[in-house]
Amino acid sequence: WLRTAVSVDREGWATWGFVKMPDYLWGIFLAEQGPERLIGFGDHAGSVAWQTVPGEYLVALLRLVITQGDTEPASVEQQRLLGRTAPSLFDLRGLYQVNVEEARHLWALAYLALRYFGPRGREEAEGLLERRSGGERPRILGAFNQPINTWLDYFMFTMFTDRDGKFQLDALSQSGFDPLARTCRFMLTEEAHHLWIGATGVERVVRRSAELHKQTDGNVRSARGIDLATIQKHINLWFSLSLDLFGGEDSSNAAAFFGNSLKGRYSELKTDWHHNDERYPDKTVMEGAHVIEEVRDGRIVGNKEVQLRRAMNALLVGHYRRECERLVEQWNREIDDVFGERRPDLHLKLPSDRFHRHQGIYQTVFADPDGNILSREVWEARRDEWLPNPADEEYVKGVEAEQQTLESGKVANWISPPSSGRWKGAMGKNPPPEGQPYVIL
Ligand code: BYC
Ligand code: FE
Ligand code: FE
Repeated sequence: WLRTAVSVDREGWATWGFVKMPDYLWGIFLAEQGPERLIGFGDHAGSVAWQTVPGEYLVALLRLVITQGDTEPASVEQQRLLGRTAPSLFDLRGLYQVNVEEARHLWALAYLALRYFGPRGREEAEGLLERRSGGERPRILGAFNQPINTWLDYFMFTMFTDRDGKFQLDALSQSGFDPLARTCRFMLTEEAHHLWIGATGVERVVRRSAELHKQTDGNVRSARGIDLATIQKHINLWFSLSLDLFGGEDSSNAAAFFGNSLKGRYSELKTDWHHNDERYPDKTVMEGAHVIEEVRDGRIVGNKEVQLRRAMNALLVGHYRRECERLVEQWNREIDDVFGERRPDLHLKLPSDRFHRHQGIYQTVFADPDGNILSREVWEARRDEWLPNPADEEYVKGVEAEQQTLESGKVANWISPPSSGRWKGAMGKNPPPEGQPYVIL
């Protein structure tokens, strides 16, 4: 069974039904159109949201639509071989659910390009079909060309990279271009499930790792489990790759997207998305500055102020880091729970913003995960301590392959079963809840 939306109300809440896999159809869902939404930010704040694309913003808006659209099929391409090594039927089912929804997101964005952007939109939509993750014509954004070889990568990806999606979609769901706003608002309802898979997936690996650590006196690999050090390396990799997705901290593109009312700020209209939010009295953000570090020749030489409009990517990434931090703390509580005492020596953490960056102010910097600046030589010599190396990759791949199972009620040894209610319900035997509509859209 796959979950599919059967209706959406004006606040963007979806009602879900279930269909058998061959009957799943890619619908084009938009949150319901409000009576008259007013744009909440930028130079057009207070004007009525646009139902068509203003000519002067066609290029910029199409670029946002295509960049967003390009990530969706990329993630399916990255994840396409994982079915062979699934740790349980429950997890395989989750993978299919994520993949059909990411493919639907491509469909939804391609629809906008074709319906609203004329011949140029058609041309750009064609490009979505021509690019391939990691291929000769790669996907647009860095993280979407990174291989996802293991389920550990996949859980990290749905935790950290899908979460970039949440923040980007939130910012786009306030766009002055109403069809884009409504499309993204609806996608967020599906995204919540992907994020849940990621956060609880990593949590289950962490919990099992802690249990095996306890049983084996720290020699987790002797029990063919995934040790906490390897998990930390994967956090370092996927968090840093995902930070790159936010673009530069000081960005003229971001200033133009915001100024032209194309892409807003996180949670700007959360309280009531038809009206402007009192929390943001200055909707145009002409005043104000944001402080970032100043980097020269690979060194941090102090701080500098960036005009607020130019710092929109940095503001968004700040929200993102805080949310990730809260979830990592939750994983650490699982570790403490297994040992029955606080074990800060085993705790996981997010790397510094300076670590392993390829976009923005830190791209010329060589820093360790704590943010200490190193020379390129030292960094390269120590890289394998901080990021998964080929031997780690081979190990994790091997463990996942040898413990793969789709037998009902079983789960691989390297990951904990999901909490009991969901475990029972998701083993593929349960029909959808009684009385749920079965609807072909
Ligand atoms: N890789 O001014 P800058 C999701 C380019 S995830 C390669 O610093 P800007 C999902 C940039 O294009 C959410 N190139 O940044 C998750 C620019 O090029 P030009 C996806 C990059 O433009 C899991 C130059 O560098 N949605 O939905 O403000 C599964 C300087 O850029 C990268 C969106 O991203 C990179 N990482 O911001 C499935 C929303 N970063 O102008 C799905 C739409 C930057 O020199 N996109 N560049 O040619 C945007 O809002 C913006 O384009 C970005 C970049 C946030 C990506
Ligand atoms: Fe998506
Ligand atoms: Fe997603």
